[in-house]
Amino acid sequence: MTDTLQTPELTFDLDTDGVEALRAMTAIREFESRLPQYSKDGLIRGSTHPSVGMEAIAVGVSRNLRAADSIASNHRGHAHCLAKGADPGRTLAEILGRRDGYCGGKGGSMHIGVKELGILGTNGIVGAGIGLATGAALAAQMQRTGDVAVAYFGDGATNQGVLAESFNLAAIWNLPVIFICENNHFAQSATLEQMVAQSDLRRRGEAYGVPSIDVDGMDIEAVNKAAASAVARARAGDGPTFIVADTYRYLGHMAGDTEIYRTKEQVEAWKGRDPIASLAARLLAQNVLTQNEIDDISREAAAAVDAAEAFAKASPYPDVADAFTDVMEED
Ligand SMILES: Cc1ncc(C[n+]2csc(CCOP(=O)(O)OP(=O)(O)O)c2C)c(N)n1
Ligand SMILES: [Mg+2]
Repeated sequence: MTDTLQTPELTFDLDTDGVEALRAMTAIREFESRLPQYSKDGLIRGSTHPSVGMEAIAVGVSRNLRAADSIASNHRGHAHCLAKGADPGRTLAEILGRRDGYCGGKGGSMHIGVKELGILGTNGIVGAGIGLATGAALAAQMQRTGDVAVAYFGDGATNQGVLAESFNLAAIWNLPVIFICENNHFAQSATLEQMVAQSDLRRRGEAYGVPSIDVDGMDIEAVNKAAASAVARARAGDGPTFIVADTYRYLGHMAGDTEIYRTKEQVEAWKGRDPIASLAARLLAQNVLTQNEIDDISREAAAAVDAAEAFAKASPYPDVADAFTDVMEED
């Protein structure tokens, strides 16, 4: 995420954008990969949903956003928050239910909201963020701020009625909203084909008059460019865009998932298209980075998540006496 970006990144320079994106994706991968162990260790109460494999989407989109732009996320939303500028320590503290978390540790993984970063919240209700982002876009339009709003949601969420309503309102009112469907081909254990008879999701946006595109969600450059043009359209007052990003989650739906609904071969095949490994290979082949420098980026990411982990674990649990504070907005 950048605060200063005024013009969309329709180009993707490996020397600058490529290296920054590699850093951002590697840091998110390191953060998300540790979650299953925290669950096993009893540090996380309730479910948490890692997005390992899907990093190119959050990073590719956020590179085109500024702090005042809003994002509304879903249950698999840590990467969306981190890419938008959330601090890893405070994010992890929230996931572990600690007082230094963004919501005082009372929200957890699916209630991470950061007003000053435009993060309207991760959200446990499938599809709910779509309406929130559309509302934020309406507010931005009415207040003429020039800000945009992004809704991140999964393929499963496309069957929630709120998407139809939001597409329609965004199209007729020309709202500055970007709908990002992270199509990882599953909703829990159900495949997309089991859920819908028309699996070309892009056509749903088109049906409502929302310009809609497919993008390879494992390719950071492709996501970055698609998001750049969608954000530029929205800022220029040209209305919404629907981006369907093809992707895959490497880990189970949540900790404890037996994953009997898919084969190891399928998982391995998708790992062969890994967004981080393929960008690193490009940077190496183009002599932008050496293998040592790529390894340094991994080491830096591990050190940053070590620090986040130490910060979160050292943070106390909220006080029982505070159970009813922060529940209602006082005026
Ligand atoms: C309204 C609602 N219905 C059902 C659920 C249970 N649920 C949680 S995650 C999930 C699957 C969502 O799939 P998708 O939108 O594709 O996101 P993914 O998990 O694949 O990232 C379901 C059905 C819920 N949380 N909210
Ligand atoms: Mg899905």
